[in-house]
This record gives sequence, C-alpha cells and structure tokens, in this order.
Amino acid sequence: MKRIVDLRSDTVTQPTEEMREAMRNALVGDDYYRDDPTVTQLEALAAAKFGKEAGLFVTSGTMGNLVSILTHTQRGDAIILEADAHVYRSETAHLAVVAGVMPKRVKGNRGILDPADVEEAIFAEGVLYPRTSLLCVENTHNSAGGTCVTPVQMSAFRRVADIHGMAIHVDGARIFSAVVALGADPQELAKDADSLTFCLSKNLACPFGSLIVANREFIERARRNRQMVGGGMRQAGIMAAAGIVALRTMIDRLSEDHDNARALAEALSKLGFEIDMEMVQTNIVFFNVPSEMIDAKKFVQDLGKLGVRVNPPAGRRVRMVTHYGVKREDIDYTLQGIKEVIERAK
Ligand code: TLP
Repeated sequence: MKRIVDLRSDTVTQPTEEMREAMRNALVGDDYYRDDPTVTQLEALAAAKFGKEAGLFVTSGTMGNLVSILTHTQRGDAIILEADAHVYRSETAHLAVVAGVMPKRVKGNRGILDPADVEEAIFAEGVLYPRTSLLCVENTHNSAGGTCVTPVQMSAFRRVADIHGMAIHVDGARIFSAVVALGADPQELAKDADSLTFCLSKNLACPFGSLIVANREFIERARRNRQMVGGGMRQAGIMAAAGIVALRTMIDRLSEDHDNARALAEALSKLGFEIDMEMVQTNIVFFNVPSEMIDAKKFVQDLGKLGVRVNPPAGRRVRMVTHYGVKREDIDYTLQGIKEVIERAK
C-alpha cells in the first residue's frame, strides 16, 4: 500500500488505543445536570494544570475562543489581537457576527506582539470611543509558524492590561507545544492570562474538544454563554475520557513533532525553499516555493499524488504540520517526494 503522510494539520490525528479504551469505559452522565463525572474530572485536571480555579469543556477551539470573548466583553467593545490571529482570520467572523466586538489588529514580530504597540492600540477614554476590554494572545501563533509567547512576554502584556483595565485571553490551541518548546511551566505561562483556551483535538491527538480555564466566577458565566451558542453537552464523558488520557500521555512526546518539523525545515532550506528558520519553533513549518523552481499549486498537487497531503498553498506559501501520526520515516519519505517533484519540474 502506498504510504500516506498527512501534513495538512495536526487535527488529522487518530486517537490512541488507550484513548479508545478510555472512551469505551468512561463513566458518563448528563452534563447539563453536572452529572458527568468524566467531564468534571477533565475540567478539574485542566484547571489544575494551568493553576486556574475551574475549567469548561467545549466542542472546539473556535467555541472556546468565542465563549471566552463573549464572557469578557460587551457588544461594541474593541478587542486587540495580532493582525493574523486565528480568532480574526479563521473563525468565520464570530467576533462581528456573534460577539459584536470590534477587532483592533496589531502587527506582531513573527506573530508576537510588542507590549508598547498593544498599549498604543488602546482607544482613548471618552464618549466617542469603544471600550478596549480585551487583549487576545495566540500561543503558539499558528500563521506565524507555531511561534511561542514566553512567560516574560505574558507579564509585559499583563502590566499594560492592568494599567488600562483590560482582560487577557489566550488562544492556546497549541499551548502545550509552547510549554514543551520553551521548557516552561504551564502555570507560569498561564498566570498572566484571565482565561485560556487549549485544544485536545490538535497536537494532543484527541478526536474532539477544547477547554477553557479561568477563575470560577468567569467559568460560571462562560457556561451560560456556551449554552447560548449551543455547546451544552450531555454524556460528553465519552469525549472527555480521551482528553484525560491526552493530558497524561501526549504532552511530553510533542518534542518529537518539534524535532521532525525542524528536520523537515532544515532540509527544505537546503533544497532552496524560502524559509525563516526562526519561525520554526514547534510543529508548524511555513515556506515559500520559489516560482522559478515550480508553481506552488503544482508542487502541492504532485506531492498529493505521492501520498503526501498538504493544504492548498496561499500564493507561494505552503504549510506543513507534524504530529503524532508522522514518524521520522514519513519525513524522509516526504523529502524524497519533494526532491522527485522538483526534479521532474526542471
Ligand atoms: N486551526 C486549524 C484550522 O485553522 C483549520 C489548523 O489546521 O491549524 N486557534 C488556533 C491557533 C488554531 O490553530 C485553531 C485551528 C483554532 C483556534 C480553532 O480550533 P478548532 O478547529 O477546534 O475550532
């Protein structure tokens, strides 16, 4: 059988055997009545991991971000986020359609905001201006190539936020990649955030779900907002069971994905692809396909024929994501395929 290497995203991961077993055996109940012991356990575990009081199980990263934003803001508020933040670019405009907030985009350096620029972006006080109630920080930053926000940078955001009465939400869809790459304590990384969302269904390889962690009062209000957007769940322990396994077994291994991404990036660079190696910090590799080498669309299509799956390029820009389902031999196979494809295009 032809090898398939799926580099489209870490969302393509299959659950581990241990997850499937835990899901099959999970104790469940109606979570509306707070009767699902497995959901309750996962929420407590997630909160403890980040040193927060409480957690809330939600269906997706998008829902986690939306519910958090709804809980922090009022309609008509402004929120500050990095210019290419996932919340802004890739969440179907829920900021506008559902939350009714105004995004104020600030360009970061490789996705990382400068606190001085954040401060400058805050609207003045007065009847003319929206209230700037929230700063959203993405860690790791997806479209900047999986770059990490450090605890020191978080503290600098906190100082600005405190001066201006702003809350901080972290879109930590891949926060555990930052934890592992920085060698940081998750509590240290989360301590300056008022709320944080992380995903189980990406690099941690679960089939479903994300969590919001924050203080108890925030989580109670977030629970109402989750209900409002249709995210109230029943016997969700079936899903939560996989999350409990993930938090125990899938974090330390992320360094393997990071090493694979690094190896892939270094080889791509040697082959003549344009790549900013400083952006390759975790499991995401972005690079440009030089047009004189091959047309980027053709490059992706030809790789697909060899079983190497990659999302369609944005112009000349291609993304490859490493994950639990990609072993070192798959990276070697991918590189072999890339060499073949560019050789044939000569
Ligand atoms: N990222 C996905 C999607 O863009 C399809 C991907 O393949 O990378 N925050 C960040 C930083 C994300 O990367 C994503 C998803 C989300 C939020 C949303 O999570 P989901 O897909 O669970 O709604």
